[in-house]
Amino acid sequence: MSVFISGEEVEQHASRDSCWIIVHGKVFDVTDFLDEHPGGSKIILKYAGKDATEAYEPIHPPDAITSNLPTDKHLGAVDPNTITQVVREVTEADSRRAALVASRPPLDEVLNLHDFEAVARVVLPEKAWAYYSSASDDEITIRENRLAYQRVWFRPRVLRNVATVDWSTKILGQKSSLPVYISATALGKLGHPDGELNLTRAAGKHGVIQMIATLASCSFDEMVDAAVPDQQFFLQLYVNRDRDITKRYVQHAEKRGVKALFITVDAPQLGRREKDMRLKLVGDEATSEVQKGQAVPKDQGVARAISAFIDPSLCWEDIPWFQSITKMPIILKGVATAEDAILAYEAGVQGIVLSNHGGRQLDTARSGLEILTEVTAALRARGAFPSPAFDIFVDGGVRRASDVLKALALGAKAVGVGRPFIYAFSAYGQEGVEKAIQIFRDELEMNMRLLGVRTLDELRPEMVDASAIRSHVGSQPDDKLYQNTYQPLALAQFRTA
Ligand code: 173
Repeated sequence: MSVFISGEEVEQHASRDSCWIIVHGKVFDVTDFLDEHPGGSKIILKYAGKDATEAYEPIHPPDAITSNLPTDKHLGAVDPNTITQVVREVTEADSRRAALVASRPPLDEVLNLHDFEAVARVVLPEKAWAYYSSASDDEITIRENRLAYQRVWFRPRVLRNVATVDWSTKILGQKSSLPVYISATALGKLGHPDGELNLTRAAGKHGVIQMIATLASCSFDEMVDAAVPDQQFFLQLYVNRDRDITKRYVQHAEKRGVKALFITVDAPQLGRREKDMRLKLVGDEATSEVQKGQAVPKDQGVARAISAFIDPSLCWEDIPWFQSITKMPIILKGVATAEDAILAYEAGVQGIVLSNHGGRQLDTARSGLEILTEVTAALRARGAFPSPAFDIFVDGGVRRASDVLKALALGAKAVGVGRPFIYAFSAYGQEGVEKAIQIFRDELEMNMRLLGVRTLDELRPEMVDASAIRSHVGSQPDDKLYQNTYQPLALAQFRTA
């Protein structure tokens, strides 16, 4: 048997009846897998007979194909001398983007987290920007996430000797240099070839905790392997319909030293993110011969296509099972009411994240910050707040240290930040993430001094006026930087002749 398969031979298998693809230099026969592919057969057929690595990489962990396909479908290595015929050509858009990347502002001109977003919007491939930036329906909630912070005003204290300020903390028993953790976000390789490893490396260097996403582009082990000594991780979990898979995943994470399990509870179905969906449709016009005439669902964005494994039957009755398979603290991510906060407390989990999933799930759901005021009041009435055994986290819309301090003053233990870190690495790689962390430090130092607190323990609810938090009408100061990077939804386009 020949060791190498030639590129020409692979090209012969470019149909639904015999479909070979190349991933990472290896040839796979995916004919029988076409209809099982969670993202549908269509996307595979687009690469039938070709090198699919570039399309495969951002969406799948490296071992997805080898572990899902039976070994007799692993046909062998492609002959590298013939691969030139199947590698993707550099398009005009690629060259344009390379020029934009080369001329992006130097990192020392990036002053705040909004700047990363502005640069990322320009340098990211259109589809990556659409996936990262999109939110559900009319994108009301994603904007409310910012506005809510602006409805809370500080009541700073003076003359408190703030010569030394310290913003380090412990999150679920783990040391953290910031009251901020890197929240889970999917598909990091859409933004940068190293994907989430940019987060891992920067987090390790600066003592920040990363929440590893179930749907990261990098594999779980790649990230944990890249850790420095004493670097800590949390794990975000999408619960699989096949609970054995979930059990193995959770127990593997625990064995590898992950310190907490964040179960996502606000995504039994993915929200409709129209920016993502609309671009998918545009891209699909350029499909290959083999798909002509096939009835394929045309309304899926990237995220929806890969989320079919998520179990919509997940419910409160499942919590004891999670408690039986792991000793890690369990945190429910995506709680949105006092009622559910109380159920979580009574279920004996160790905490909740008040979140609307970055505005990507139920549109016109309230902001985490607003929910926080309702949840702390309800838990306090039950003697369950403050409690060393039950922590409250908030995410969504955090762009400034002042946002962090508001959430902490109102009772959050720490806040999660997602998109800004992806934008930081999409624009500047690992250095961008490090700079984002530095910006949080600089802003925390200044804001803590101006607020009159030396340590995070000194934050008090009286240091903020949140009396307007529930008022969703009325004049708002403009969030100019945010409004400049916020991209409006687009209406249906007429086709040009
Ligand atoms: O918000 C998301 O995009 C998300 O959580 C997700 C879920 C499934 C697949 C990819 C991303």
